[in-house]
Amino acid sequence: MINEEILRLLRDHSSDFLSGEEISRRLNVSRTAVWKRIQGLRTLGYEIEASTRSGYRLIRSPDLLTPSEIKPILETKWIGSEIHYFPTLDSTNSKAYELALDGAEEGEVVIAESQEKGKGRLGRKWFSPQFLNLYLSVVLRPKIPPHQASLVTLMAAVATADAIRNFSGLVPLIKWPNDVLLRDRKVAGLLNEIHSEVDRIHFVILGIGINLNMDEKMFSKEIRNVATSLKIETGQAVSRKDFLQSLFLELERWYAMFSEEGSAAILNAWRDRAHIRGKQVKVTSFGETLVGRAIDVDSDGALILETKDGTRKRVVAGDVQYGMKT
Ligand code: BT5
Repeated sequence: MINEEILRLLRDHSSDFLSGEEISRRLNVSRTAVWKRIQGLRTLGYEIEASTRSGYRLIRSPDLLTPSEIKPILETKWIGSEIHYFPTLDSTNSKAYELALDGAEEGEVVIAESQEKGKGRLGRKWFSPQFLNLYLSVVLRPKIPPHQASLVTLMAAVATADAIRNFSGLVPLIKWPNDVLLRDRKVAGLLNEIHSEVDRIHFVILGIGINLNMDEKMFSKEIRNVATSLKIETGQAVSRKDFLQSLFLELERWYAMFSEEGSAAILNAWRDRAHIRGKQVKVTSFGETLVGRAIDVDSDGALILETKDGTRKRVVAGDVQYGMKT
């Protein structure tokens, strides 16, 4: 907390030095404590000029995702109303789930600089090295029946794709149900976890992982050929804070669209960004493999496909590969 308060004071006086005495008086801590905190901030990457006569002055902040870095630049009304920041976590989704069980409100966000057990779908892992990318989870409390929960995933995929497009000018492709691809490689993944009764959702934890500043050699061999980052695609490092600002705005916009206009608006936007109709696909779902032509997504987000013998099937969860021969 004291770090955050010192930063706030330094930011408020960024054009000028602020004396150690003044800081210690305002925060009611000793000057030695102030000095220790300043040292601590420097090890986090804050560039702070110190002068024995004049005090301290903030020169530059690192691209950290702490509330004090993020809050001042957010332009959203409710997403990020509260930010729970952690240098590292097992999984932001697990933490957000706990907080939601304890009553966290819609819009509260958990962010981590790295994850030790970042979760993918179906027990898979999400590679989450520190300081390079975004790993976050948003608590949502939509007033929808549980069978519509998949639409929240589609909504989030649309918002993520739009944030990437606005930010980089590149046009991502959404792959059913939750992958966001650039050049056929995965740049972002979404994991939604719900807590519900038979006819009512208590909350949805919307988990988003986006590769922003990873270089190719940083990916493990297994995923190097199927994963990418915005930096790899654009050749430029990305400010995570700026990206986050844009992502939260898109999420808020599309969530409002979902709440006000219903599923059709989301499904149409998703179709426009997924181009799945007519594609030959192989779908693996609960150990079963289906090959066929993708017809559409259903009103609840399920994938409808037509197999060679003309039978139509609905797939509610699974993995898709494109370009398969029937
Ligand atoms: C996903 O699963 O795509 C969902 C990923 C969600 C991650 C976020 S991070 C914040 C929040 N907290 C969490 O704990 N999770 C969420 P799935 O479709 O199952 O894809 C997982 C597969 O993608 C893995 O088996 C790898 O093949 C590949 N993969 C793993 N890490 C990756 C990465 N960083 N970039 C691209 N591909 C990756």
